[in-house]
Amino acid sequence: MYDYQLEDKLQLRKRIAPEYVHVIHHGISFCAVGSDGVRITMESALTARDRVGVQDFVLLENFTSEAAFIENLRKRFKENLIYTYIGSVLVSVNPYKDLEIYTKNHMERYRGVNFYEVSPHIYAVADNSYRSMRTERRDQCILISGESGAGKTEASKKILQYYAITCPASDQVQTVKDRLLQSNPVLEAFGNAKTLRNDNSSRFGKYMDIQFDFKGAPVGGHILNYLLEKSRVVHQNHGERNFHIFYQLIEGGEEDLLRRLGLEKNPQQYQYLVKGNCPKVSSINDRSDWKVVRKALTVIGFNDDEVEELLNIIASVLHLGNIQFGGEDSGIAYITTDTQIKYLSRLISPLNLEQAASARDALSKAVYGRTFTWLVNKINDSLAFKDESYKNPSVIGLLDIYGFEVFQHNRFSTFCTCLTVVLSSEMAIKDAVMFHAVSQWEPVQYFNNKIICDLVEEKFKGIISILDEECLRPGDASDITFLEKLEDTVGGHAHLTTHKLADGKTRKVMGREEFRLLHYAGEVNYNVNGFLDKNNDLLFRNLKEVMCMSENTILTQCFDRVELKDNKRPETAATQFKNSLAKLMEILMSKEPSYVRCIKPNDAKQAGRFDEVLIRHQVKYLGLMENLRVRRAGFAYRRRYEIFLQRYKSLCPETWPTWEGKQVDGVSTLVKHLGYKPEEYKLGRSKIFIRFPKTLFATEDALETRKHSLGNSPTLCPSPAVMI
Ligand code: AD9
Ligand code: MG
Repeated sequence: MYDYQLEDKLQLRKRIAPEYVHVIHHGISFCAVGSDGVRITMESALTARDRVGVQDFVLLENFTSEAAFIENLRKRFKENLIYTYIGSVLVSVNPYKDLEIYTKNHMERYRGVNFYEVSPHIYAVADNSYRSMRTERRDQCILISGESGAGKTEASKKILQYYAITCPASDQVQTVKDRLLQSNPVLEAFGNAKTLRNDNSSRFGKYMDIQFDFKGAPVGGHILNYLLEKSRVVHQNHGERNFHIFYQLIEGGEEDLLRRLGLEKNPQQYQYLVKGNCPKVSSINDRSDWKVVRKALTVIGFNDDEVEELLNIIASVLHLGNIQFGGEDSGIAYITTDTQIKYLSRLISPLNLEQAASARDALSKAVYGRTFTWLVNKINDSLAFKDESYKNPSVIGLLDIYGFEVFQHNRFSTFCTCLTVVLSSEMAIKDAVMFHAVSQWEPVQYFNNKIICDLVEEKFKGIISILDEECLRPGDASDITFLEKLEDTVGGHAHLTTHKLADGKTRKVMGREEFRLLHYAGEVNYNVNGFLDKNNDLLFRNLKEVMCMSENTILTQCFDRVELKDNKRPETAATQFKNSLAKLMEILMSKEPSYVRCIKPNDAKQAGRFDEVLIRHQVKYLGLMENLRVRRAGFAYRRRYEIFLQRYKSLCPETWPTWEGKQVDGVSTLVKHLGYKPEEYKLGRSKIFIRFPKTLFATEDALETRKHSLGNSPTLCPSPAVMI
């Protein structure tokens, strides 16, 4: 009595939530079965749908309504369904609690299965990229974005775990898998910190390539790191901490070790650890984390001596931070701390109090920053793909970019973070534009990011150029003269405002030292204080010389004498960063992208709280409504000709069992036979683009019915892995 024919199955597919209702074969018809295995009626299937929302926003009846979009997110979040698709873009809402959805069983469920047959999941994205890489021989990348605390790093770890567990392995591959997994706790210890937004906030950008051999086994990896927030080493805002490693070492380090490093077991003793007044965090166990990190270092291939040298550097940064200065009457600073260095310092050129403290801090930042880069290189050595005979492994890249963090007063580091967002959304927009190239239906309005990209990066008159120019100009150059130059050069720009240029309405909220950029995400005010210093990022030459003389082998690799001989001015921080991002964009553009958009449900890091205002803001700046409109308007589903033909050729007598002519002609014959209407599809250069999901669903169903009647297993054909 609950059996449905093909027509009904299509209806069901479109309208129900597969988390609760499965559609299964029953003779030549179908029936709906609840998650408990019991058959249910169409009515109860629809009731379930009403409760848990739709699994793909493309299926929303009122898809232009932001309210309907958020309501769907809310329904699902309430049912612990944190994942929803927009086509094949995965939207993920941070649950702030452990859900039982990352087990081995779950991984198995997603292996080699079509996107729309199982509920949305990060594993589906991982599996889809993997299969596309294998079947199409095309490198992939997965771009994860969202604000600080939204779940980007967790998502990238889940993807890595999925590959580590599900991909084929030999002994040698197992070592690579272990190292890939263990690189995370090490990098997080040295590059993550507790902030107000996230107890485990990544303070560096990370792009990781995972390399696979022809059998699909992970055989190597490579990490690129971006712009570590070095200023955190010497200063933390209230309620925030320094990088985890400092606390882990102090809390977890064995007594012997601490004695050798001259450290006390109390973080309060160290100036660099007390600024945020937050040594302990309830969600963090520094002692057990220390054990994990220590073990991970060994797995990656550090021997005991190397670990000790590394920790020596960490300890020396803390000691350096405790060096205090007093001002002599002459205005020259001297060291007041009772250490040997007090006497040594008399030999060093005189500095005033402020200069001395800032030289000390510059040294600490340089030492920590360079050690971090050294660490990444060391991990890369350990992950390097070593099989000389096999030259071109396939690659899946994972981009875990900085979370967007906007404060009331933003400094240089936020400016750089925003730069990342500006450039990476440029990539997403390009993708969207590509859709327009094949879609002549509804034009979709989107924010033109190029205007802001140019404003920031254009040669000679972009903000970075102006900043660099001020950094190079001898004489009276200061943060304020930089601001004045901005006003003179780009003052008329529609996306830039300063105090002087602001109209009466906005002037009230603009400080005299600020400029405001109109980003995609909204207006952001930047305080220019410290821009020149941070951009210059200079270290006294004699301090560099001292570092070059160090006997610590890590430091000798970090501070090379060649640098001392080179009189060329080093590139400024912003320019270096801009160039490395441009390279990253090049890498990403050469790969097939998939997107994961992470959303943070509330600012309190609490489970079960859905703060609508906060979420609406993220839906806006992640461009999710535009995304949805593009998918609906354009050809949401695309497939390479050979893959499409291979999968569906049995549905047409002319293409079955083989098609001898050109692939495009085969596809054309096939879809005509299937009754596709001209407005439902387009034939591109190498791919067919299908406009509506229902067309693809119908074709899939026809295939299933045919296989069923032939008694064939559906897994014999390569899956169509819905891609957008
Ligand atoms: V930041 O830009 O690096 O500051 P992320 O990386 O976006 O940020 P992260 O992945 O670190 O955020 O997630 C923050 C916290 O949310 C984690 O430490 C977890 O406690 C929590 N979280 C995130 N995703 C999940 C999840 N899928 N399941 C359970 C999660 N908890
Ligand atoms: Mg992170």
